[in-house]
Amino acid sequence: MKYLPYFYWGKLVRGFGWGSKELGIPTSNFPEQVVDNHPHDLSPGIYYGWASVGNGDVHKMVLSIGWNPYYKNTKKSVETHIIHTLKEDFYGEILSIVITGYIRPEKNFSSTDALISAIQDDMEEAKRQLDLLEHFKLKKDNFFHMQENKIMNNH
Ligand code: ADP
Ligand code: RBF
Ligand code: MG
Repeated sequence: MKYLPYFYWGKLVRGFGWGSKELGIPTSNFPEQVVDNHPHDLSPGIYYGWASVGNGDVHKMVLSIGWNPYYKNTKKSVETHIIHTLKEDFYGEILSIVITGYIRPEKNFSSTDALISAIQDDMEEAKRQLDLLEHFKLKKDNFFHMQENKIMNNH
């Protein structure tokens, strides 16, 4: 797909409080200004790639870009679910992501269970794809080691 891989980073903020965590799928949200400025060139939809919190390890992730039709959201959001168990919340930290592939458009669902089940399928697909060399190699990208520059540019 055009524009991929896509490199993206920003300080995390609180989301809409829909209790994604209770559903077992916490998603970290980028602030509105970051979402408004980027990524216009990527169509709304569900993507996968790599993510790192602060200077931390790089993990597989799934990403939702758009208006969450199931919640009839009026604001665009960019939400990342890291496919790894993290011990603590990391609001306020910098999240760096590399989006390497596209899965599907955003959809509406008849129930929350159907939404969760679709997200679980997305995670399985992401895990498979990210093991392929074409996507795996981005895990080692220097982008994930440029934390100091990012903090300086963020002020
Ligand atoms: P919100 O409505 O504020 O987005 P969520 O229920 O989606 O609330 O929880 C998001 C928060 O959960 C993140 O900002 C982060 O601090 C924490 N979190 C813990 N584990 C993960 C994970 N694996 N992926 C994403 N966020 C996680
Ligand atoms: N929201 C939707 O309304 N439609 C979707 O198709 C959809 N797909 C998602 C796929 C992934 C991988 C993730 C992480 C989120 C998705 N969401 C979708 C967003 C979801 O509604 C949001 O994270 C809620 O907060 C989950 O309770
Ligand atoms: Mg969230």
